[in-house]
Amino acid sequence: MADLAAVKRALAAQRIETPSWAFGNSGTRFKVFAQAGVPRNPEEKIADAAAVHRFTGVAPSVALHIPWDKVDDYAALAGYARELGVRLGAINTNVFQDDDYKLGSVTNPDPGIRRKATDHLLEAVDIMDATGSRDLKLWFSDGINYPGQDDLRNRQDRLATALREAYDRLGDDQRILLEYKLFEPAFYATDVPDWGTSYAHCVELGAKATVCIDTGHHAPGTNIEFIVAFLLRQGRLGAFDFNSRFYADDDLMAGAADPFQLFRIMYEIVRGDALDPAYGINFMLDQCHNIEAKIPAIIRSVMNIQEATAKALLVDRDALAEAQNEGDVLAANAVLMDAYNTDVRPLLGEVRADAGLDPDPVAAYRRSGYQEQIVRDRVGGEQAGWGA
Ligand code: PSV
Ligand code: MN
Ligand code: MN
Repeated sequence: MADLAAVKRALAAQRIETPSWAFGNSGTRFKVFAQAGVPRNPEEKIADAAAVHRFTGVAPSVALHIPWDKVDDYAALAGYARELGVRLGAINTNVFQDDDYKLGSVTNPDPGIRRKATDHLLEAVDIMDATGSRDLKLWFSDGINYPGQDDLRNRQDRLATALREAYDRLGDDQRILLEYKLFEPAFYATDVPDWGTSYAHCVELGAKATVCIDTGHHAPGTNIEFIVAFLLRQGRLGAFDFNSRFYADDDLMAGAADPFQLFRIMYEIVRGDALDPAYGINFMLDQCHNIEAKIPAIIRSVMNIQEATAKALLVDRDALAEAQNEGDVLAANAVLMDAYNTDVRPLLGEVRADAGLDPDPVAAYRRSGYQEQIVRDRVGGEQAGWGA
């Protein structure tokens, strides 16, 4: 049996980072649906992130995306976040929304464009110095649409050169999180398509480079928990971008379409003793809320991750090991399923109550009047970067 007091302690200590862009208007290629009360600037996105933290108690940091969250004074922005009870987290770079990047950013055949893209990565580290952020999060849309369009191997060399420059610019306590994505916007070959490519570049770079797993970036049927187990064993799992996918890079609420997958991922995290913030994994969300209210959707996503984590913590690991060692296939599977099928909502309600929070964060948010207030106060809300 899992030790309930230890489970509650682990849940109380868990941390989940929210993305600034999830609070803004977003949509698909087809339509951006504007919502009333959405933030008009980075400060208001941070205020919404602080609201999520007030109701969940486990989301004390917010990731920025540059230039979507461009301001003149990043140290002042960090101070503003602190006043609201949160801090600025990962700095996400954006080398994908500029005409120059049509044929790639850091892998572009044009050295001038590669210079511009690499300079943006270096600028992001300057911002990290000002905000006190630890993580430089890199995702490259780079790739090609047609066989023969560019040289696959040269592009890897160009990527390695840019990564090296960014890596060498990092301070002692800063690190690179290298995200991968199988396809889109490139459709024939992507330059960082999978965890293996990201991992190999990270190993080449050094200990301050680790892989970011975005749960929406794999081929259907990919066993993501295997990737988690493998990278943890190598000490190279740095972060998650959690979201839910069913068909492509859907960016919906984490744990929505496949809560069982989220449980399996969190089980490997627990198995690898990597849940504690001190281990260093940045458990981020990377989502867009196109048709649903944004703040309660983010609160719900945080809760979904908490529920998957609680179930993972409840796995009877002694019984599991015994069944595995005896080769008892059915018993081993049953141990996992018993934990997964446990209703952990009362347990999480207790954890929240112990922390002085409402056991039902979504209901508490709805009652709080915050939504009505932002609808009143904010007119002409900003579009998030997507669909811009
Ligand atoms: C790319 O699809 C991605 O997952 C990267 O993390 C981007 O920075 C992010 O989406 C923005 O939502
Ligand atoms: Mn992502
Ligand atoms: Mn994505």
